[in-house]
Amino acid sequence: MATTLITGGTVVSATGASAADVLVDGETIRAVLAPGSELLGVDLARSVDRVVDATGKYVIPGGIDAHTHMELPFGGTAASDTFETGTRAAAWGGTTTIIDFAVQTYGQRVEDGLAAWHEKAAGSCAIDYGFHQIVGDVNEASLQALRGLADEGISSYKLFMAYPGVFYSDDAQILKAMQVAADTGLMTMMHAENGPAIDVLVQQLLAEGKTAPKYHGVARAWQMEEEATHRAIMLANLTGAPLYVVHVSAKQAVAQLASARDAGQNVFGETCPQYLYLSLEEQLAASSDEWGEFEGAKWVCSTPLRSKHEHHQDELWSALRTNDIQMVSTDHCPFCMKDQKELGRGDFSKIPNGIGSVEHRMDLLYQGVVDGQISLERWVEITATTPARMFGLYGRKGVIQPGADADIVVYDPAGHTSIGVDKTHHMNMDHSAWEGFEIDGHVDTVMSRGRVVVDDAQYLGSPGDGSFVKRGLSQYLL
Ligand code: DUC
Ligand code: ZN
Ligand code: ZN
Ligand code: ZN
Repeated sequence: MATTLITGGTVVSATGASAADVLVDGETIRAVLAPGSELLGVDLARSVDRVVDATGKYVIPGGIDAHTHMELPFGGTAASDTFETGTRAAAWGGTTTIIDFAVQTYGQRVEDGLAAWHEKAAGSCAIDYGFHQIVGDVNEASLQALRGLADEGISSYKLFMAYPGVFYSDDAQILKAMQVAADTGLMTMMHAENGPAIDVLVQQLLAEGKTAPKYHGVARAWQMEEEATHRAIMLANLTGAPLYVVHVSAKQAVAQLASARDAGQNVFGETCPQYLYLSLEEQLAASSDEWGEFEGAKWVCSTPLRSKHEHHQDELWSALRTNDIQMVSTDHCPFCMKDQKELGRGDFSKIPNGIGSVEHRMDLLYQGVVDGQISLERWVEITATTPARMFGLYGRKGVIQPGADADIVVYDPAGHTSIGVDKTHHMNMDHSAWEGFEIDGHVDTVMSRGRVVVDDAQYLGSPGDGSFVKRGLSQYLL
C-alpha cells in the first residue's frame, strides 16, 4: 500500500493546533510526528511514495456532514443530487464522510426502506457514508425494526413533528419510539416544528392569495419551532432517551435546548450554514428579476430562514461558542429551479423544501474563524470531531491520530474560494443559494481513506471509492 507524508503543516484538532507531519500508510494514519522527524533513522520524506507539502496550511480531519438527503423524494420530485454527484461535491469541499437519511415511507417496512437506500448508495459514492433511519410510519413493526437497527450499523433514527400525511409522527408515536431508543441507546433525531398548526396557517395564507415563497417562513413561525422543540425535550426527558434536534434555526429553540442542558438533560442541537449566514430579509432583497418574485424559492427550506432583525443568526453563532449548539451539518437537500422549485409557482407550499450546501460547509464555517465567530479548533470540532462522537464514528473518523482512517484535508488559509453556480460548484443544481459568497480560505488537498480525491483543483476520485460505514452508538450517551 502507498505511503504518504504530509509535511510542514499545522495539524489542527478540536483541542489544539501544532506543527506536525502526518504519515499515512495505505488507508490509515500511521503516525503524527514532530516536523522533519526521522523514523528509526529513516528520512521519511525520502522513503515515502508521495509527499504532500502543507507548508503554511492547516491539516485537519476530513469533514463529516451528518445530515444529507441525496435523492430524497419530496413533494412529487426528488432531491437532485444522486449519491454519486452529491458525494463528489462533498469531497470537493473537504467533506470525507456523509451520514444520509434512509427513508421509511408511510406503509413501507423499515427494512425495505433501508434496503432501498443501500441500493441507491452502493457503488456510487466518492467518500465513505453512513445512514440514519427516517421512520415515517411508527407502528409495532417499525418499533421492532428499531430494536435491530444498531446491529445494522445505524445508531440513530429521525422522526418528524412536521409534514402531516408524509413523514409526521404524533406524540403517541414519538413517545413509543423514544421508549425503544432509551432502551437500545439509539439517538433520536427530531425535526421539531408543529406540523399540524403550520398546515392550518399555510391553508389560511393561500386562501388570502398569499402564494409567494416568502410566505413559507410566515407559516413556519418561530413559535412552531420553539413549541415542538420543547415538546420533544419533555418527551425525551420522560423516557430518558437522548435527543438531537436537527436544523435549529430559531433563537427560542436554542434557549429551550440550553435550559434543558443546564438542567442536566442529554439533549443536543445542530444548526446549518444557512441559518448562520442567510436571513429572510436579505435573501428576499437579493432576488433579481430573472425569477421574478419567485426567486425566493431558492431559499425555501424547513426550518425556514429567520429574520435578521430578531437576531437569530447572532444567537446561533453565540450558541456554537457556548456549546448550547454542538455541531453544524448542512441538511443538504438540493432541488433545481427548473421543473423542481418551479412546482411551487403560485403556491409556496408546493416548493420542494431544501438548500444545497454539502460542498460549502467546511469553507463557510472556516469563514466563521476568519470573522472571529469561532476558534480554529472549534471549527474542527463542530465540523468533524463532534459529528464523529455524536454518531459513533470517533476514533476511526473525526480525528488525526494513529489508527484513524486517513481522511485528511489540507486547507489553505491564504487561498480564496468564490462560491456560486457561475463559479462552477459541483452539486447537481441549476442555481446556488450561496451565489456571491466569498471565502478567505481554500480546500487544497482532500484524502479519503488514504486516496487523494481532490488535489490542486483536480478531481481524482471515482464512484464506488466510498464505502458504507457501520456506526457504533453515540459516544455522548450517559
Ligand atoms: N427540510 C428541508 O429543508 N428539506 C428536506 C426535509 C426537511 O426537513
Ligand atoms: Zn428536517
Ligand atoms: Zn433534513
Ligand atoms: Zn489553494
